[in-house]
Amino acid sequence: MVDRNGCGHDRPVLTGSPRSPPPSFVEQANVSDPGIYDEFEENWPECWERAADLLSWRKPYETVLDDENAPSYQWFPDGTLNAAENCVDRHLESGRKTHTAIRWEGKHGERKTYTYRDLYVAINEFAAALRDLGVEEDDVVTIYLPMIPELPIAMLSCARIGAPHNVVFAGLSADALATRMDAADSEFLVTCDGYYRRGDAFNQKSKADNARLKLEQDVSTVVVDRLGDDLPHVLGDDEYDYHELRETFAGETIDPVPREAEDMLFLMYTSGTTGEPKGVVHTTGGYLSHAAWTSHAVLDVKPEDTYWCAADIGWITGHTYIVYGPLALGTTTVMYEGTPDYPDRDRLWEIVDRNAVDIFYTAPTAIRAFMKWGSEYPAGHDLSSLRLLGTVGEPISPRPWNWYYEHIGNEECPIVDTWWQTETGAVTVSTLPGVSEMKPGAAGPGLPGMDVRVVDSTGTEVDSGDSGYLTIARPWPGMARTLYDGDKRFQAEYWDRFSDPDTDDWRYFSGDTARIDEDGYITVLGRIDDVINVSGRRLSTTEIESAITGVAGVAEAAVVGRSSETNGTDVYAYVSTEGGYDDDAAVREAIIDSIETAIGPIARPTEILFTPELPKTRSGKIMRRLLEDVANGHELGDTSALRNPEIVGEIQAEIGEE
Ligand code: 6R9
Repeated sequence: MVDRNGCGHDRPVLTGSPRSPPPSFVEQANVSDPGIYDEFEENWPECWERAADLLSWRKPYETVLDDENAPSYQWFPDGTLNAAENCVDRHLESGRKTHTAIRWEGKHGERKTYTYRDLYVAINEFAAALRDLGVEEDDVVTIYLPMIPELPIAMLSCARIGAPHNVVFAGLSADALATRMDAADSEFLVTCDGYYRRGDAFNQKSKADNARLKLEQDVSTVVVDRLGDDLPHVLGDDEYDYHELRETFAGETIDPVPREAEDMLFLMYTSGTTGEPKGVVHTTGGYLSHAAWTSHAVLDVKPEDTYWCAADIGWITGHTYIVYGPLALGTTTVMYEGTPDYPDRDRLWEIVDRNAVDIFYTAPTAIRAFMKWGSEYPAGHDLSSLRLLGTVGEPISPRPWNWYYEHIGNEECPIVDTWWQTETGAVTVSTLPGVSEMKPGAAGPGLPGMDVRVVDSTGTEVDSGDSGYLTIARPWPGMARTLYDGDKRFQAEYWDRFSDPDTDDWRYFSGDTARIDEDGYITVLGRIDDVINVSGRRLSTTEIESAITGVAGVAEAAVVGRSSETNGTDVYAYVSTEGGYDDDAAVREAIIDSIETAIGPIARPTEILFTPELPKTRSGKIMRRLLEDVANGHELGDTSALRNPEIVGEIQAEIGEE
C-alpha cells in the first residue's frame, strides 16, 4: 500500500486503509473459506469443475481442459448443454416457476415482472418465430435493442436454438451497426421502433434501416413496438412485428438444442487498438460456467435475492451480470431502462428501496456522479436491504470508494472492485467478499485458479510495489476463444507480446498496466496507451487523476499528454468540480499540491482546464484519446458515439479563449 502522506484525510493515496468484510456478511457468504485459494491451486484445472457443476449438462463432460492447440484452449470440450435451458427451463423443474426472473423498471415508471415461467413462454415462442424466419443453428442473429425485456428474451431465444447472438449497443450509430453485421455475416436483425431518451421518443428503426441499406446481404428484421402511438412506424419487406410473431407462435415449445461446450454462444464487438472493432467469441460451456461461478463467488448471488447490475446489456457487463450469470443461478435480476438522474437524482435509490435490492453493481463513473450530486439523494431512501456492492469498468480511487462504502453501503456492505474485460468473459481479478480484506483503490488478487501476473517488458514478474503489464499465465473457462475475423488476429492482439510458443508458454496480455502489492493486490493504472513520458519519466495518467480526484471539490479528472518541445510530453488535466465549489483558483492550487505530494513535481500539469463535464462514451468511459486530440489541437475524429458530444465544442471554445 502506498500512503505517502501518512495521515490520510483528503489526501491522495493509491490505496486507502484496508477494511475487513463485515462479520454479518461473512456468516452468510456463498464463499467464506480462505482455503479456497489453495484448494484451486492444488487441484488445477479440475478446480474449475466447481464452476461447471453449477450448470446442468445434457451430456456430462469428462475432460476439463484441452490445451493441445493453445492458445485456442477448450474447456469441458466433450460435454453438451444449452444456455437457455440452464437459465430458464431448469428453474421451472426445480419448483421456481412463479419466482421472478426479470423485474423491469421502465424509464417513465412502467414496471413489468417476468416469472421464470413467463420467460420460458416468451423464449419458446420467439425461438419458434426465429426458426420460422429461417434462423438455423450457428446463424448469427444481431440484436439492436435498448434496455427492454425483449433484449434478454431475444438473446435467450437465440441460445435455445443454437444461434449465436451479436448484440450491438442501441446507442451506437447506423454505421457501427452495419460494420458489425457485415463483419459477422449476419442476415437476421432484432430491433425496435424507438425508445425514450430523456423525455423524447428516439427513432431506432431509422438507424437500423440506414444500416441495412449499407449491407450487401438481405436481412430479415424483427421490430419490437416499444413506443406505440408515440412513434408510429410501417413495416417494409422482410420486416416482422415482434408481438404478432409471438401471437402466431403462442403456446409453441421448442426443445433446447444441445450445444457442444465449445460451440459459440455469442459474439461481442469491442474496440481494439487498430480502430477496427474486434468480434470476441464466447462459448457455451466455459463462458456460462465462469459467469455463474463468479456471480456465486464474487457477487454472492443467491436464488432468493433481488440483484441489480445497473449496466447496459449492450456491453459485456450486462451480458454476463444482468443476463447469463444471475439467470443461471435462478435469482431475480433487475433491469432498468432509464438514466440515474431521471426524473430525479434519486431514481436508483428509489428503485433499490422499493424492490429491496440485495446486491448492487455499477461503474465508478456512476459513483463519481452520485458523489457529485450529494449524499442527500441516497439518504432520502431506505437502502438497508443492500448486502453487497460492486464496481466495474474503470479504476476507482479511494475517495469515491469510501463514499460508496459509507453513503450507499452504510459501512455494512463489502465492495467488490472487479477487474475484467470483454475478452475475459467474467470477473478475473477481485476480492472474494466473504474472505478477503478490501483495499480501496486496489481491485484485489486474481480469483482462485487465476494466475495473474504483473510483468516488465521482458515478461519477468515485477517486485511488489512496482508496476508493469497485467498478464494472465494460465487459461480460464470464460476466456475468449478467438476473434470472429480469425485466430491470427486473436494471437497477435493478446498472445504474441509475452508468450513463447517454442516452449508452449502462453501468456495472455490484457493491454492494461498495473501495480501489484505485497499481498498480490492489483491496482490497475490504465491501458498501455495511458502511459505518458514526461522528460524521460514514465507517468500513469491514471495515477495523476487519482491524485486530482483526491482533492475536496473535484468530481472527475482526465489527464492526457500534450506534446512539448521541452519535455517531450506535458501533463494536461481536464477537471470537473462538484456542485458548490466554484473557487477554481483554490481548487487549482490544491490539485497541484496534491499531485506534487502524491507523485512529485514532475507530474505537475502545465495546464488545468475546468469543464462542467468530461466527454464520455455511452458505456461511461471517459474519452481520453479525444481529450488528447483536443489538447494537441489535432483534428477530431467522429464524436457521434459520445454520450455528450456537445461538451467537446465547449472545451475547444474554452481553450481557444486562453
Ligand atoms: C468489464 C469491462 C475492459 C477494460 C479493462 C480495464 C478497464 C474494467 C476495471 C478496469 C480498473 C476495474 N477495467 N474493470 N480498470 N479496475 N475494476 O469493463 O469490459 O468494456 O472490455 O473494458 O476496462 O482497462 O481492460 P470492457
